[in-house]
Amino acid sequence: MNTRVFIAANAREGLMRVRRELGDDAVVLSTRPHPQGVELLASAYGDLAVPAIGEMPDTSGSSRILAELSRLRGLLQNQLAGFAWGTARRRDPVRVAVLQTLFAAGFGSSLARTLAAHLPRGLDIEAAQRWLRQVLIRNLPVAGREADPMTAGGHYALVGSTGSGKTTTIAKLATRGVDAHGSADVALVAADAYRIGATAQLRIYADLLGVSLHVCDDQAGLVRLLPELKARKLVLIDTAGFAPSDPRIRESRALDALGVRRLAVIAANQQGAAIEQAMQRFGEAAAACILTKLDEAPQPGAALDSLIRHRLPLAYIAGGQRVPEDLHAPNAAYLIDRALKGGQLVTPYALEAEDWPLFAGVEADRAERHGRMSIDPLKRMNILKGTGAG
Ligand SMILES: Nc1nc2c(ncn2[C@@H]2O[C@H](COP(=O)(O)OP(=O)(O)O)[C@@H](O)[C@H]2O)c(=O)[nH]1
Ligand SMILES: [Mg+2]
Repeated sequence: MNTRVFIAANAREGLMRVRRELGDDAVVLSTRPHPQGVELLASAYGDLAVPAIGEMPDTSGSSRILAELSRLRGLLQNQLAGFAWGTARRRDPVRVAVLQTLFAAGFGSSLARTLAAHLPRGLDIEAAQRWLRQVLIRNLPVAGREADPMTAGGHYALVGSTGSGKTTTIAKLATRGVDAHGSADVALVAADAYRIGATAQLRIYADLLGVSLHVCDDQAGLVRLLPELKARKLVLIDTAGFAPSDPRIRESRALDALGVRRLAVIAANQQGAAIEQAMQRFGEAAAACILTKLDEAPQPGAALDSLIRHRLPLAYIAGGQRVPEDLHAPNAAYLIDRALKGGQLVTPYALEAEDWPLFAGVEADRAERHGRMSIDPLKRMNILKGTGAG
C-alpha cells in the first residue's frame, strides 16, 4: 500500500496537501503532533485494501465521496480532540483531574463539564477534590428528616420499573408508618393487577404488620376505594412495574388527580441510561425518589448524577432485601463519598491513561452530533449551588 507522510503547520493545511497530492478521496490513516505542527499519514483511496466487489455497499460516485469525507472528518476530529486533551492536561491539570474523577465514578459528561467549568482557579489537586466533594454534597437533593413522608402521612403510590423494589420497599415503609401512626391508621393497597402473585407478596407483609390490605384490579377500583381510606393517616399503594418506555406508564400519572403522591422507586445498580430513563418517566412531577439496591451498586455515581440534574428529592435509600432493616434516611455526604470511592474501583470498564484521548475524541464527536448548543442543564436551570461562581 502506498502511504505517504505529510508535515504541515496545522491539520487544515495538511489535509489540503493530502487532497492536492493524493486526490480528493485520499484517506488519512493517522495524525500526530510534530515539532513543525502536525504529521499526517495518508494513502490514496485506490491503495487501500477493499472488500470484493460483491460485498461492497453501493458507494459509487458522490455517495462514496461523501462517505469518505465524513470518515475523514471523524478521523480528524478524534485526532484534534486527542491533541486538545493533551494540551488541556498540560495547561489545566487540576480541571482535567476533576473531570477524570467524575467520569471514573460514573457521573455523566454534562454534569462533569458543568462542574469542571465552575472550578475556582488556583486550587491544587487536593483542594479541587475537596471542592468537588462539597459541591456534589450541596447539590444532591436530599429530603430533610422533617419531610419524612411516612411520618407526615398521606396517600403515596410507589411507581417504578419492574423489579426495582417497589413491593419490598412498601413493606419497609409500612413498618415505619406503623411505628409513627399505629397499625389501625395504615393501609396497603395492591394495584398490581398485571403480575400473578403480586398481591400474595404484599399480603404476607400486611399480615405480619397487622395492617389492612385492599386489592384493586384497575384504576376505577382505585377511584372507588380511596375515599373509603380517607381517614387512614397513611395509605401505601403498590403499583405494577413497567419498563420506562411502556405507554401504560400514563396510568400512574392518573394517580395525581386522585390526590395520591408518587414516590419513584429507582434501582441504583442499573446502567446510567436506564436510570436516566426511569428518572424521566417515573420521576417527573413525583413527590420524591427512593433509591434501591445501593448494596448492589458498586458505582452509584450515575444515579446521583440523575438526581442532581432532575432535582428530585431523595426521600429514602435501600441497601438490601431485609424488611424493615434495609431502609434508611439518605445522607448526602455518605452517598457522595460512596460514589467517589466507586471511581477508584479497578474494573475492565475503567478508562486507562491511554484511553483518555480516545474518550475525549468520542466526546467531541458526540458534542458535534448533538448540536453545538452546549447542553448545560445546570446552568440553564440555575441550580448549581455553592460552586463559588454564583
Ligand atoms: N439487594 C437488594 N435487593 C432488593 C432491594 N430492594 C428489593 N430487592 C429485591 O429485588 C427483587 C424485586 O423486588 P420487588 O420488591 O418484588 O420489586 P417490584 O417488582 O418493584 O415490586 C426482590 O428479590 C427483592 O428482595 C435492595 O435494596 N437491595
Ligand atoms: Mg411488586
